[in-house]
Amino acid sequence: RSSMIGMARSIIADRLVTPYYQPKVDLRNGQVLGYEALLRWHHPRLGLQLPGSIAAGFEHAEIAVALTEQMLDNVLRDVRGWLQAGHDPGRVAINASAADFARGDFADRVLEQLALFAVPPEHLEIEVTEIVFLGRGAGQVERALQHFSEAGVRVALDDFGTGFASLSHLKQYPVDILKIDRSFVSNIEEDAGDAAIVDAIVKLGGSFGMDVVAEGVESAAQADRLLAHGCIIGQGFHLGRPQPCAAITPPLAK
Ligand code: G
Ligand code: G
Ligand code: MN
Ligand code: NA
Repeated sequence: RSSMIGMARSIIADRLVTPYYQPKVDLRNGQVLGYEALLRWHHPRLGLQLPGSIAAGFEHAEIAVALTEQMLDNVLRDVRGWLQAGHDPGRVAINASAADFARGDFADRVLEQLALFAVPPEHLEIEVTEIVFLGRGAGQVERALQHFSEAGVRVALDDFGTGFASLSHLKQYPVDILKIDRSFVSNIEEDAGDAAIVDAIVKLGGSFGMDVVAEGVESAAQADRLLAHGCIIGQGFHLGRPQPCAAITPPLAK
């Protein structure tokens, strides 16, 4: 644990954090609508590492905040590059944690960085899990999400359906997107209960005017089944693996 935290500190100091981009796709026509930026880092000897390798670091507020900052800077630099090259990456999402909101000035910081990199706010999305709505910081989270919303940065609720979300959160917080947890997608063909949950989330999102994105789409059959349930946006290995910036070519700007 403590060695993991030490490792996380040196990853931050050496700026080894790098985003991998996984496409979010319109299941009707394959069009890329945006990407989720997923944290990776380069171990000098072992090569590419996943977030689990520094899981304990994410529980440390100071480290979690620094990781988000490095991800944000890298993502905005990449988005700027794509825009300058005439490509339209759509909406690119970063993952934020409760620690990011606890600092109080998270939304201000993000909006400052957008301006610094000259990236229109419409190109950024913030993914949160239900955990940020719980506990003492909830008022602060609500203000930050409101701030994002007013500025044009969209907010996605990640892993929806698995956590502690109360439906009243959907009413209280300005959430624009529901991401259906991949546990419901993986058995959608054989498990009637999971199919019913997908169906319910699609209808719920629709009645709140939210987009609904299915995570963990691993086969064409799952994509077809999702479409049959009215879910038109997907993300998963079948649609595209997370890849580094250099391997990604977003659609040409119109
Ligand atoms: O990319 P991978 O499947 O290994 O991600 C594992 C977990 O790490 C996922 O739950 C994902 O949400 C989380 N994660 C990935 N990138 C980030 C990040 O930049 N910040 C935070 N807080 N979590 C991330
Ligand atoms: O918690 P979050 O949704 O941010 O995490 C996304 C994680 O899911 C990443 O670690 C990513 O590598 C992983 N992932 C992306 N697509 C798939 C998929 O099709 N199947 C599985 N099992 N994992 C996926
Ligand atoms: Mn996510
Ligand atoms: Na998720």
